[in-house]
Amino acid sequence: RQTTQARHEEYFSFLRRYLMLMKGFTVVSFQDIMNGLPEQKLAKIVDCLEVDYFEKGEYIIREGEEGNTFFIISKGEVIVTQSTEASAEPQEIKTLGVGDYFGEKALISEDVRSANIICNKNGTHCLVVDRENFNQMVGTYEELQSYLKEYVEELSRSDERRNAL
Ligand code: WNU
Repeated sequence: RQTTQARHEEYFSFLRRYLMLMKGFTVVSFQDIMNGLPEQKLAKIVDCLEVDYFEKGEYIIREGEEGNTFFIISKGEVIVTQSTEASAEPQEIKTLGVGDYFGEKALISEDVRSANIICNKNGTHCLVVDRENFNQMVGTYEELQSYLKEYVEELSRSDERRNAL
């Protein structure tokens, strides 16, 4: 059986790796990454992390609902679906796996959830970050913040293209 300490360390290193990956999307030098990782902030985030477990078919997020959490997949897979004008059934948009994240749009654009997130594998684990810690995490990296803002605007445009409701 895993101790709390071991679990803490596991998520700590997962998050560190993860933040470095996210920074990889943006224009940040490797030097910046090595010099700039704020261990204390990271430790604080890990302390406040919740882990949630889901089974295949479970809704993690429902479109139209209010949302105050950000998710990072640490195990398993989810699918993203969305209601469109074209059909009665929500349409599948994409699949997300380990290291992918979701739920940032409602937090960044101060809006309701804009798509469904449905668990696609039994025993899926998500790290759950609340709004306060999300702001801490994203606020730490200006490049990450502007990257996410741009990405969220891009999501809105693709929503329009598929005539999302
Ligand atoms: C999409 N349209 C919309 C995804 C995850 C992270 C990034 C894409 Cl940076 P929310 C529902 C969530 C939403 C997004 C996620 O679903 N999502 C999309 C789309 O085409 N949402 N509207 N693709 S996967 C994804 C980019 O995270 O955040 O809080 O809840 O609205």
